[in-house]
Amino acid sequence: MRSDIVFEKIETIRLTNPKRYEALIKEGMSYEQGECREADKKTTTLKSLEESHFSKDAAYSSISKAVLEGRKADVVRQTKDMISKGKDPVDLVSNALMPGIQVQCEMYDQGNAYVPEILMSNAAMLGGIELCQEKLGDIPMKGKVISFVAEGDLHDIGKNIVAAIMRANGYQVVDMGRDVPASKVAETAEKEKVHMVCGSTLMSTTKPGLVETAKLLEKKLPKVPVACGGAAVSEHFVGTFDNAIYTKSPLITVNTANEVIKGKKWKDFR
Ligand code: B12
Repeated sequence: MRSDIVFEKIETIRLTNPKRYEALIKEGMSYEQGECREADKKTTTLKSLEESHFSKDAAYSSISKAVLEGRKADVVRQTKDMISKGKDPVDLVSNALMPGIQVQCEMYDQGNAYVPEILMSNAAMLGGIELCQEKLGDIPMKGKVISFVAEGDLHDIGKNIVAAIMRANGYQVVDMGRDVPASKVAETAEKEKVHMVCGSTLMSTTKPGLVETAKLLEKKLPKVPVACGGAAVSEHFVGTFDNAIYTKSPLITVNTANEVIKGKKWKDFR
């Protein structure tokens, strides 16, 4: 877009919607101050990453290590064993399965792991998550949500974790996958009669997909807000548009859904 057109648009926002203008400026400032930058990240060794992410419990860290090394059969065997010993499936997802993929992603980010390794770790983690979900199968349902990744974005590891934790907490999750256009989300939300939509994105370029989804839903289903998360999403960004709630982590999303079901509106979270 030509810069004079951009400035004209910004000026229109300043005059017609000062609150949105202020939120946009704040988001820009936080970016400038480095809040959203990856560049400052220190290079960390595998050993120190494992130390900071893995549980002190040897059985849990052994599952994390198997996820990290993409050993799906070992993940499945060890997760089954933990479940049969009565371990809480939600605890297993958060503290045994998730740390493995987190370390792998940090390694990839530093250039010390490659795409196939990420995909193998993801498959191994999903093997464990599936077992945890089976175990939780008979929880009474509290509500229904959609989970999706914004159009153009293929990053779905975080979205899968969020979906698993939502299910573990009594939500039926209609998982629409990744690279999903706003119109499809709105269509499905209407058809499935959901209480809330959980949208994520990890890239700056695909953030507009969340804005569009929130806007479309506001027109079609005004009671259904979009809980927005994922590494590219900040509270400042979510503050720049309506019908959306910033939910930083999977557990915050669960608590937010609990409140939405009780009747809280997106404005009550701002
Ligand atoms: C893994 C990864 C990939 C994998 C994705 C595999 C997959 N199936 O997801 C692959 C290798 C395919 C990939 C591809 C690309 N990637 Co990539 N990728 C990453 C990486 C290393 C990790 C992301 C991840 O999964 N983290 C682990 C999960 C668990 O964390 P998470 O997603 O943040 O989720 C947590 C929270 O955010 C939250 N959350 C997540 N989703 C949601 C949803 C809701 C509703 C809520 C409430 C919470 C929530 O809960 C989760 C658990 O705590 C990041 C760098 C990084 N460290 O973040 C880059 C990164 C996201 N990738 C990036 C880029 C640029 C790309 C490519 C364009 C690279 C390229 N040149 O080809 C392509 C994009 C293709 C596309 N169209 O999408 C950039 C994005 C930059 C930006 N800000 O725009 C990053 C930040 C790397 C970087 N430093 O530049 N990538």
